[in-house]
Amino acid sequence: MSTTPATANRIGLARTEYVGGKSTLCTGCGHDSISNHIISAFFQSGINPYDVAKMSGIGCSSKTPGYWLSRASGLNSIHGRMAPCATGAKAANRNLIMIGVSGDGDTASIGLGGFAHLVRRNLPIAYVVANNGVYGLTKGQFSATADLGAKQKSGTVNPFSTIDLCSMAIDLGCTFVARSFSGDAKQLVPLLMAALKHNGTAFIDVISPCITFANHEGSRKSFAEVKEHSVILQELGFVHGFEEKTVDYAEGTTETVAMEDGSLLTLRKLDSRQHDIHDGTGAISMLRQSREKGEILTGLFYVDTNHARQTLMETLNLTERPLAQLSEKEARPPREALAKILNGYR
Ligand SMILES: Cc1ncc(C[n+]2csc(CCOP(=O)(O)OP(=O)(O)O)c2C)c(N)n1
Ligand code: SF4
Ligand SMILES: [Mg+2]
Repeated sequence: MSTTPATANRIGLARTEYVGGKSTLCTGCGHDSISNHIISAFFQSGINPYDVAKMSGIGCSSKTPGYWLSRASGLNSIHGRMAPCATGAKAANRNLIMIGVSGDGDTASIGLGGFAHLVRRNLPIAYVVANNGVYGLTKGQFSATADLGAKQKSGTVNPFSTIDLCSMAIDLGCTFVARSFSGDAKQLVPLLMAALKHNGTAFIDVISPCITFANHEGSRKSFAEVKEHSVILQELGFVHGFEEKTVDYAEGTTETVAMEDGSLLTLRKLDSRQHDIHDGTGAISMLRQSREKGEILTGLFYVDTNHARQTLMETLNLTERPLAQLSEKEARPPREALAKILNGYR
């Protein structure tokens, strides 16, 4: 299983090299726990912060990339526009290891179109939604992931049905789809490590309670609700490609998912229901049934590491080299090529 290096990781960096600025979020906000788990995942993976691009939109959740990996590049974009900005950045430099942190408002309300197109294009990114069911930054209005019948602090009841981003992502062809809880380091850190290795869109919906506007009775994403209704599908572990592979579970109890670089995500089943993580249709139906029962189901729902779908970079046959490093001659099509394109429109 993955071991936590005591002081320095594989590339000789201490955990402190992965931190960022001081958080300005409310004390106890679930988003701060997610930041901590992201720091752990990068540190344990031995990823060089300079190789990373961290993307976000606008919201309390979207502020969090400021609190980790201060040496990475990043863009805190505009509300609901993380997906197109990430797409542009990755197209300009496909060597960047990309992580995005967005809110449920940022992704499921104003940014839903961009999210859908990022997923269907299979942009390689670890896409994290810090999901509290409200617009935390603007004082707690319902977002599109709020459950039907959820109550605001004022008592107002949400009359609309919820958008389940995991079901939607699977339906759009996403090749790595999981849900976790901000307070569950044991589950979320291995998921993040696997997402960072996944060659394609890896989507993780993280239930992250807003302590100030959505932690009361009637909110369906409070700490108490998660505690009472959460059902964990699997216990997860992660073994890096560079580690000696010693999986210490009894044979037959653990399933392994091989990542493209030889790393392994290990899954030990905790729930009695039958679910095949390679069956997308089954995953969508399982998510619907669990939602109808009022469960908060977490774990890995769907994965395809066979690289059956091309990434956006492969589909468009984009250059391996960052655009900024191409010479003018390489970057600019010759006059004849431009003439040919223009002629095509006549
Ligand atoms: C175009 C635009 N519309 C509205 C806003 C106001 N606004 C800022 S953040 C936000 C919602 C944030 O909610 P979410 O993405 O869920 O993040 P959270 O604060 O809950 O983490 C809204 C509506 C804005 N900044 N820009
Ligand atoms: S308002 Fe809510 S989401 Fe925003 S920082 Fe405070 S607790 Fe977190
Ligand atoms: Mg929110």
